[in-house]
Amino acid sequence: MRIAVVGATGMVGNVMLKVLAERNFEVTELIPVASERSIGKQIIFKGESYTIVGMQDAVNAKPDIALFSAGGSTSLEWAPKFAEVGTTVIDNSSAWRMDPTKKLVVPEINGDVLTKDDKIIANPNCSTIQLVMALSPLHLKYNMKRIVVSTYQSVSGTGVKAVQQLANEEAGVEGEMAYPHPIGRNALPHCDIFLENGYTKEEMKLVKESKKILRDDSFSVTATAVRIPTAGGHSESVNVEFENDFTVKDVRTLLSETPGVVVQDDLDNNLYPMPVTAHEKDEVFVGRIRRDESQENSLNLWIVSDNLRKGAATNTVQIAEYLVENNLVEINEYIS
Ligand code: A2P
Ligand code: 11C
Repeated sequence: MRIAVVGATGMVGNVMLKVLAERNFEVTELIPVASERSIGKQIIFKGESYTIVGMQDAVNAKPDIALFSAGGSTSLEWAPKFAEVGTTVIDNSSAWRMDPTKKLVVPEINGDVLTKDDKIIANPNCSTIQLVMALSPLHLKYNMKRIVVSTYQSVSGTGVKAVQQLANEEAGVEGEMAYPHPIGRNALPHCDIFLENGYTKEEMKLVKESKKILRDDSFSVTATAVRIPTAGGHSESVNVEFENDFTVKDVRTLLSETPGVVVQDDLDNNLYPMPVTAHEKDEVFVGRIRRDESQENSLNLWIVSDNLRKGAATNTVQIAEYLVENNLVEINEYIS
């Protein structure tokens, strides 16, 4: 496969390169792409040096697959241009996720929606991916009625500027602010922009994307998204009410048998998921599994995952793997 990584110098793009190498994804040619200011710079992939190119050169090269993580507006403008030359785009931005003509995919859950005609495929938001990874098997067995989710999201979800703000605050130096308030020793109930309904865009992503991925509108979701001063890894406190009753033992068994999900739930040994232990892992970790004693058929969970991995780069690469394994990528003819 001839692969373009669009946004190769960015936080997610960097992890995409790492994940492609780690998983030994078949890359016959790598085309790293970034903004004008990075053209000509070198990046290293599998020990070799590659020169960053601009968008138009990358389109002209007609890659088979383009993994995008360069922001929504870049994606809106350029993904169709890649698609037009036959490239399959897998986009990590929010640009195409709720477009009814585009697939929103977590391969373990709904990879089967993909066809050879899908030229722009959307990667869900990080906090949605870890939520549906844990809830999908439970929904299939017990039928969810309502989800109440509160997130504890790391600064890496915002980007380099926010990581730098936290580092500056910890070092006690002045610097540019990514947030309207200090983030160190703080918690901001504010991820992404505020919308007219009083919720943030991040909260509404949890509501809308989870229904699209699970292909079900019948359950309701309400969310509060909070930014906390962790460097990497998003956490979620989740309360879910089911139509059918369950036993906690069965829930634990079901989750521990779910590919991509790891149960960490041993109270005697203080074992539960945490951002520091999920760091640089590809799985979604679930713990504090317990019955909600305040109402019928209800469960409480704590879900943690590395937002740059399963929440972004890993899921994007897994979509590419799914396409290749199922022969769903058009191989472009290219004469260099
Ligand atoms: P650059 O490093 O040249 O600015 P992050 O999400 O970490 O901020 O990274 C965003 C990524 O998207 C970077 O690789 C950045 O490149 C790239 N990018 C931003 N705007 C554009 C654009 N208009 N065209 C191509 N790449 C872009
Ligand atoms: C955050 N979830 O942690 C965001 C980052 O819609 O792809 C990714 C934003 C997106 O703030």
